[in-house]
Amino acid sequence: ANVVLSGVGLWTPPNKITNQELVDSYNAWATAYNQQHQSEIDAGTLTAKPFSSAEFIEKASGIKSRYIYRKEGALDIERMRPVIPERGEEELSNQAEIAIEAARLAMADANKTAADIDAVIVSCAYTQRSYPAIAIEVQQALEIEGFGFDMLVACSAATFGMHRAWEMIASGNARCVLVINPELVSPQVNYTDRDSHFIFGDVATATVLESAATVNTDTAFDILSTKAQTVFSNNIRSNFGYISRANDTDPFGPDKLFHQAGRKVFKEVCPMAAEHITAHLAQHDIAAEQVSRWWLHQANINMNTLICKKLLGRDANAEEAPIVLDEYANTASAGSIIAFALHHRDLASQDVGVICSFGAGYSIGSLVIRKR
Ligand code: CO8
Repeated sequence: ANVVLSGVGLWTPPNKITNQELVDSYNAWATAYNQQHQSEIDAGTLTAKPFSSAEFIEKASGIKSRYIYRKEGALDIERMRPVIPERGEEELSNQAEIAIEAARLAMADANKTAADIDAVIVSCAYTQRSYPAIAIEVQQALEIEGFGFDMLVACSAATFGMHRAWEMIASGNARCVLVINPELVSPQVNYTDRDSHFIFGDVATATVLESAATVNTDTAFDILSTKAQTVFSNNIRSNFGYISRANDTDPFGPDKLFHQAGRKVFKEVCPMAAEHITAHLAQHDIAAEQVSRWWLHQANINMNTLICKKLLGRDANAEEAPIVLDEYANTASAGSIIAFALHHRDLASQDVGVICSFGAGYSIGSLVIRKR
């Protein structure tokens, strides 16, 4: 269909939280909680909060550190959530701000100006408001004509957004589409939950997709095809939503934040992702051994190791299947795009690669691409 991935942008927040900093904060919070509730814990009516450990986190997930948009407040045991003051309606929203950073980098990478772009898709795990769309705010700030819209597909928001861009270009309805993933997820992290406090980091990524007829960079990739799959699961869930106000429940309760049954997710998603990728490659008669690079979703290093083993029948090396989790942690839908952004420049013409996301929904999204 002659649709090309011609640019990528990665914006990394300026603040970092190491595992040790995170664990020190959580453990201090847990100690204070347990002291405060000592009598109920002794009476057996309340369970004491268990302690977290930096060694566990690195071993179980591969995560060593994560970036955060605003660090203030997140590690304060009196608060355990970042401080992000509300902005006025005339000011740029937080998500538009980081989306624009990534978008500018992707446009420069693809050698495109605002006049070249026909549509803006903001696709991520959460948007900070329902309307007007963040994408339209970004469109205005970048002085892009045409149209923009937001879409949410949790872990697969970036790949599914690129799929929509692919269709718009393949159908001839757009020449060039900007897809942006402002994953500002830290406000949805429960920093008082030992099982999940370490998982997520903030980031923004963006990609430029365009018709082969307009490409003017020599670092572009042909998109051979896209493939998507969803299967409903409650194993990764956030109940935060606009109806909370009418539910008369705590709008900030733990079920309104990210929560998961991590073991089940691991067991169910790994085989699904491997089968999905195998089927996608088979559409092009490409064997897994012929793939030069795997830009996989970054949720857990053991997941990626297992999926590669299922695909290749052996371990993939770090060059074939790059990991960015150690530095970035899980960044919702942006993980595979960060891996692509940091690890594609060395590929040669005709080298094939796979971008694939997998996670909440469940949702799996892939693109088979080939260096031009
Ligand atoms: N420190 C010390 N011990 C711990 C900790 C901790 N922090 N956490 C758990 N433990 C304990 C457990 O309590 C358990 O103890 P016991 O055996 O006594 O019960 C033991 O360690 C082992 O726990 P688990 O079995 O849970 O450990 P695992 O080895 O399975 O690792 C993982 C847990 C890392 C969560 C792992 O199961 C995993 O990664 N699973 C896949 C998760 C996944 O892919 N999730 C998708 C995430 S969703 C997404 O990508 C985007 C969603 C939208 C964005 C949301 C943004 C906020």
